[in-house]
Order: sequence, then structure tokens, then C-alpha cells
Amino acid sequence: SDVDTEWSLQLTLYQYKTCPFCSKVRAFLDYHGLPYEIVEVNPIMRKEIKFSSYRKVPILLANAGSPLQLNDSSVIISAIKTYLISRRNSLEEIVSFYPPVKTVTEQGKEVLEYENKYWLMLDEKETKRVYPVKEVRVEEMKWRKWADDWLVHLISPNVYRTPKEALASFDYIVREGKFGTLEGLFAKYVGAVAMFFVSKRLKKRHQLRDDVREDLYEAVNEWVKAVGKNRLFMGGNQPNLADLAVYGVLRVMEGLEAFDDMMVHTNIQPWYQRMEEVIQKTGVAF
Ligand SMILES: N[C@@H](CCC(=O)N[C@@H](CS)C(=O)NCC(=O)O)C(=O)O
Repeated sequence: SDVDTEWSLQLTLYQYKTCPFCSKVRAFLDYHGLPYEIVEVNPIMRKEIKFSSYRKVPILLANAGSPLQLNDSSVIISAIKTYLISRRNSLEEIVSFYPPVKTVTEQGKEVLEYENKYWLMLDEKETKRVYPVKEVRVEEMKWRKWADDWLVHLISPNVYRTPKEALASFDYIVREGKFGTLEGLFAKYVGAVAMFFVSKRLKKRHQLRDDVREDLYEAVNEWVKAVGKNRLFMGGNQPNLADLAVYGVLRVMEGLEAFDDMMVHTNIQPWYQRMEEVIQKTGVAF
């Protein structure tokens, strides 16, 4: 394990339990045996993150001497991983290598992106140790990006595919998330209807097939093929950051029809089971 007992790192994760980006961060922290506190954010009022000008989750507050706020799931993972490998720099310094930049999307919308977010800030020696050959590093980055830019977009169209599935998804979101009683009831029905229609728009935007399951199966099988038959994980005998990202994203569908269908219609199961076996929960509700 990467945990050094003399070397304390206090972590608090602000999240929605069922958000794929948050799930990725939990998979990463759990796998590395890093303890953290979880603050479940109410997605309607979001008052738990009022302190932050960054308005999305996950947010990770890290205290390694002085308090620090880390935004964006991939930045969080790259920065903490860099910190675990190289103890040369302070976490603050590491985070400064992932600066936010404002960019404009094709639709003309202004969005915040983070530079270098799939890159670990390692020196030559550390790089040799972690990535014996360059291809391994390139592959890990490629698939982490794929998880963020492609795989996540298949989740909503699949879990809100039919009115029945949309209702089941919202029932699960409300059950797992932080909602008031009335809010929850409201969110469940209004949310399910809204997301049923939103997911149709997302399907168009990301140019998914009429049967969105086809895209999910294809993506998942593509991943399984990339891992190949000669290794347990993309990382070899242990998961790398791409394994953790893909697992984190897929996991949010657990308990839903889309997940069961995926297990039946793809070759993901052996890898998925291996992931479950190597990850133990270290987070505690706060
Ligand atoms: N690129 C970000 C995306 C995070 C994200 O989109 N989070 C969603 C929840 S799944 C959110 O907080 N949305 C609220 C909003 O956009 O106002 C990451 O990787 O962390």
C-alpha cells in the first residue's frame, strides 16, 4: 500500500455518490488505501459546497500541512498519484502544475478545463520505475481520457433509456444521495421525466446509435480487448489509473438494468470481478 503512517494526508471528498466522476475518485483512493471522509452533497441546494467558487463535484479538500482544494476528478487523481510516487514536492506545488484554463466548446459554451490532467509530474527516475516503457504511460493516458470523453457519455442514455429505467435510476439516485423527504419525492418523478428527455438529447449530441446499449457493449468490449488476454489489468498484475477510471465509471450503473445487460452481453465480467477484489473501501461518511 502507498500509505505511509508518519505521513498524514487528511482528505475530504465532496461528492454525489452516483456521479461517475466521484466514483472514479473513490475507486482511486480506495485502491491506494488512503482514508478519506465523504461529504454527500445535496444536488438541489448544494450548500455543502457553498465555500467553493468551483461549482462541480468531485471536490477534494486535502490537508498535508496546509489546506488545499483540488477540483476535477482527473486532476485529483493525477495530483495525488504524483504526490504518492514522488515525495519531493509539496502537494500545493504539484497542484499548480494542473492550471485551470477557460476554453470554448464547439457549441460556443465557455468551460473550464485543466491542463495536463492525465499527466503525472514525475522525474526521470520515477518515470522509469512507474512506466518501464513509454508505451505503458501513453496507453494509460489514452484510456483515462477515453473514460472521461467517451465512456461517461454512454451512462445517461443507457440508464434513462426507457421511462421505467429512468424511474429506477432516480429511485437509486434518491436512495443513495442526500435529499430531503419532499425533495426526494419531487426529484424522483420530475428528475426521471426530465432525464428521460435529456438523455435523448445527449444521445443525439454524442451521436449514439438508436439502441444505445449497442454503443455501451461496443465500448466495454473495446476496453476488454485493449486489456487483452495476457494481463490481469491494463496495469499488468495491478490496476493502473485507466483501470481505476473505467471501473469507477461503470460501477455507477450497478443495480440497474443497463449494468446487468452489460454483464450478460459483454466480456467485462472477469476483469470487473478482479477490480472488485483489489479495491477495498476506505472512505467514511462524515
Ligand atoms: N470534469 C469534471 C466533471 C465533473 C462534473 O461534471 N460533475 C457534475 C456531477 S456528475 C456536476 O457537479 N455538475 C454540476 C454542474 O455542472 O453544475 C470532473 O472530471 O470532475
